[in-house]
Amino acid sequence: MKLSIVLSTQPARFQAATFKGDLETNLRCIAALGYEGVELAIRDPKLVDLDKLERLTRKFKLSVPAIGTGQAWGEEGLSFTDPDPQVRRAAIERIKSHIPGAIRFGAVIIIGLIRGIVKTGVDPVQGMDWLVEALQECSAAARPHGIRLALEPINRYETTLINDATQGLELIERVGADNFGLLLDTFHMNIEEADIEASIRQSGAHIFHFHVADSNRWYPGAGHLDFKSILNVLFASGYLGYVSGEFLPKPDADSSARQAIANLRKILSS
Ligand code: LER
Ligand code: MN
Repeated sequence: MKLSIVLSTQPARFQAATFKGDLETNLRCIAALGYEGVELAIRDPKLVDLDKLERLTRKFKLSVPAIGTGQAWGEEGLSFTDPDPQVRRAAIERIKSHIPGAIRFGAVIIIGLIRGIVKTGVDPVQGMDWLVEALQECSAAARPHGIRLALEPINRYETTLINDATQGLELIERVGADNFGLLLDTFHMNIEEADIEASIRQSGAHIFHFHVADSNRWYPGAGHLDFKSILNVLFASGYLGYVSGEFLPKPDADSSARQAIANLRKILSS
């Protein structure tokens, strides 16, 4: 199992980015804890020095399996499904602007909340059409570079669009691009899926990235999810990517990251 953990490159309101703050200090800590990768949450690639990021991740021998993009929604309101065409265009261009960073690190680009929420007054069918068109454009721009996009089903309390794996698989059919797949997150799955293991089996080769948090969004082992069963099914489905920790920094970032890695390694070796 290859483990990574989410680190935000900018200050952000999103609480489950486990590490925030000084980049070098955090990367040193993540590597020292035994993680092999770091998932970078980047609001806008223009705000980060990719050369510096690459230098530091190399220094600490950390891979970057995925780039999170949701802060463009959380901090700026960019969305694929906003009624304002300028906002939708800005969201599409923002996702395309992650492609050079994704090439540099060999990372998957995550489509989380930048898909938006269908606002009151917007026809849900229209919202879904905007989403499909945006994803087709972004997937087509990424494909020649060998870059993949992973849409994350997110629970109903955060978005109206694509809450579970079945809806995600239907969306994959509509988008029709082989570099477009899913990011499954155990926190959201615990809320939305009837059977977490069955949904992982059903998603199979379409799983491009995987987030772990326990039922309470604390580190794995702090709630009541059965990670031994979940991860065994994930690996049996052929998944070879990173298992990425995205949980609340409770009681603090270091302790939660330390507990996560210890618990997951113990669970899988027992
Ligand atoms: C992001 O990966 C996520 O899981 C969402 O809850 C963001 O709000
Ligand atoms: Mn997630």
